[in-house]
Amino acid sequence: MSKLRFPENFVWGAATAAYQIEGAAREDGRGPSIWDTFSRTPGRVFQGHTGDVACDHYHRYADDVALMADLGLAAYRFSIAWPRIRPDGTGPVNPRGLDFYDRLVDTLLGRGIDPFVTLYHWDLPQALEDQGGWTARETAEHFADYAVAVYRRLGDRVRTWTTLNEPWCSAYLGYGNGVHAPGRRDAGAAFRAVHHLLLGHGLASRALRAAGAEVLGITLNLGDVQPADGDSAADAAAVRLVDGLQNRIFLDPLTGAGYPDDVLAHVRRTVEPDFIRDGDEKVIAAPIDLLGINYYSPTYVAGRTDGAGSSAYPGTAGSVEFLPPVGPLTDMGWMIEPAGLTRLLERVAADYPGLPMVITENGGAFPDGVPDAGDRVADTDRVGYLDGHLRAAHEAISRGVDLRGYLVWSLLDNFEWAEGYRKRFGIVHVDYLTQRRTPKESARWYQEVIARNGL
Ligand code: IFM
Repeated sequence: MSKLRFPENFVWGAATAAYQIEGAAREDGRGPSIWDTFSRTPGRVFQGHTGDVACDHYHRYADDVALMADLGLAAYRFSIAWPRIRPDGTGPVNPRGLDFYDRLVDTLLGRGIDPFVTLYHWDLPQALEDQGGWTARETAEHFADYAVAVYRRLGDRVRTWTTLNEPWCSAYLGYGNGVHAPGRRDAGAAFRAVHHLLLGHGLASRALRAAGAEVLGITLNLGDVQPADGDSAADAAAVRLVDGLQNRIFLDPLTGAGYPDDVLAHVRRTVEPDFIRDGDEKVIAAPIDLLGINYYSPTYVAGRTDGAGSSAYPGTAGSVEFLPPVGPLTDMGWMIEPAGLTRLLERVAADYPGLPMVITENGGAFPDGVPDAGDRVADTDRVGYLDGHLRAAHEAISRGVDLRGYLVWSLLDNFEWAEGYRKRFGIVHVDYLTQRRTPKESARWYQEVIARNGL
């Protein structure tokens, strides 16, 4: 295959999230989050796994940063645990929680690695969930206060700030079908949560900008939604609905166009959106400098009146059939189609021009096995997955998309939410009994990609 070079200054990195790697769930004043509660609720997470210890990154962060430096990462995307900073969501700031991220940021900078901070990657303080969680408007206001508290401590060293990670998951999986914490199953609550998450993003962005934040963004798991049959009007209508629920419901208000009429009409079939108040859309449209895109797999849909729909897309039963994924699949059962990434990047660039993008997550879970006698983990499938998606990203760049960086998901094997530890996304293997880290072949391959700035 031909050699591909990425643009100069293209940012190569890796991503993780607090609850998935930190552990130390009860240390230094951290309060409980909705994921602590959920993972302790029987039947919610595979074999009752929890993030109590996870990768013990809270104590091993210095070694983990050394590993990142060895791989040549230019950026590391991590999230801050809100319950470490404000254990009950709203009260006084817990300085010991901030101290951890202070140490982490200094260690990263000491190794020449740019910290990309995400303020919310799903671990809402349980005390706020007890007051309604993201279905309550006040949560958006508390989020902005918390964001500023973090900025006050880290803003002198952190340049890149992301408000939310994948609000689609927080809203639809957390409040709609209950697969994620807090485990509620109420489509109306899911739509309320979408709005309050976006409002929280807007309020936090405004406050962070006023405080001096340089680069502000949000990360969305956007969908490359494709019709089963490109000539069918019914399939096109199904694509429009699913695209509305996954992409336009977020991107349109974020970029100043307000909620799309067709999406609001769909929401009204479930709940009257009286939670959207005058002025909210203006707040949500606070300017951003960067759009983070998480891409793993495409979605194929058909328009069918007997369609089963999907509980992850409220109100799609009776109009949409989600096609079963066709191989090759990852260990999550997700279809591997790198071309979907090119399509998605080009579509966002065309419909929402002027927004620089970074791929803030991309990667695959595969049944890697354990390190062999020579300490090798031959994760050929993952190398293939990453190689294919980097070629797809490069293709988008060569067609004019303003893509500034790529962050692999994930640096480490970690707690994969409802799947617990049984799914492994890391380019570094973690032995959960000993906490030993072993770079897989994909890590060594990625190291070379970074060194060459290309494939
Ligand atoms: O592990 C998650 C991550 O927390 C958010 N994006 C998708 C990943 C894989 O499921």
